[in-house]
Amino acid sequence: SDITPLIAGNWKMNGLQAQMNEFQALGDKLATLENRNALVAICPPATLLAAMSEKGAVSGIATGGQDCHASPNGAHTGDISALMLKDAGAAYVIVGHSERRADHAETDAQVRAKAQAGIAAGLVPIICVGETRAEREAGKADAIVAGQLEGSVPDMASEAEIVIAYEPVWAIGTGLTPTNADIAQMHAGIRRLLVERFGARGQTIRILYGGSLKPANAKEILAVENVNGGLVGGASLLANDFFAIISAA
Ligand code: G2H
Repeated sequence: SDITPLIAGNWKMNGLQAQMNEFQALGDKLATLENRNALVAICPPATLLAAMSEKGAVSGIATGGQDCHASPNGAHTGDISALMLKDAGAAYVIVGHSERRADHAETDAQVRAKAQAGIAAGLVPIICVGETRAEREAGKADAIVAGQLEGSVPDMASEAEIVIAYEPVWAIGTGLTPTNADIAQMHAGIRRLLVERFGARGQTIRILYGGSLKPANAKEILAVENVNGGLVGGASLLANDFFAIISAA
C-alpha cells in the first residue's frame, strides 16, 4: 500500500530507568538500517516518557502515552492528561486498549472522549478495538468491532489524524494470532466502515494489527492488505525483537 506503515511499541506497565538501555540499543540498531520503511514509536510508562522523547528525537523514534484522561486538567488523582503527554514530548496516545476496557471498565463513549482530548492536545490517538474469544466463536467479531469503531472513533477524525489498532483480545499476549485471511477480512471491514463514514479520507487512516506480533510472524502479517503497521506489546521490550519487526515492515 502507499501508506507508510507505523510500528508502535506498547510497553504497558513495564520499564524502569534501567530499561532505557534497551531503548538506546534500539536507536543504535535503527541507525544501521539503510532503508527505514516504517514510522516507529514507543509508548512507555509515563515515568519514562520525557526521557524517551528526548532520546527518541535523536534516533527518529516517536513516543506516545498509553492512556489519557478526557479532561485537560483538574481534580483527577492518578490520571494523566493528553496535554501532559504532549508536554512530555509524546506524539501519540493509545486509547481504548482492551486492558483498559477490561481493567477500568472503559466504555466506547469514554474512549471516544479520550481520543478527542488527544486530538485537541495535538496528539494522534491510536484507537484500539477487538473482539474476545467468546465473541469470535459466537460469530459476532465483525459486529463487535463495527460497534466499537462507531462508538470510539470521534467525528473529529474527518479532519484530524487518527490510527486504528485491531487487536483481537484472545491474541493479546497469548502467542495466538488469527489467520492471515481472518486479519485481511477484518481489516477490509474496518477500511470499509472508515470510508463509509469519512469518505476518501478513510482510505488514508492507518489500521494497525496488534496481538502477539513477533519477529517470526511480522513479515507475513504486515504484508496483509489493509494492515498499515503493528501495535506490539511483549516483543517491543527487547531491542532485537522490535528491530526485527520494524525491519519486516
Ligand atoms: C496487544 C499487544 C500490544 P502483545 O495488547 O498492544 O500486546 O504484542 O504482547 O500481544
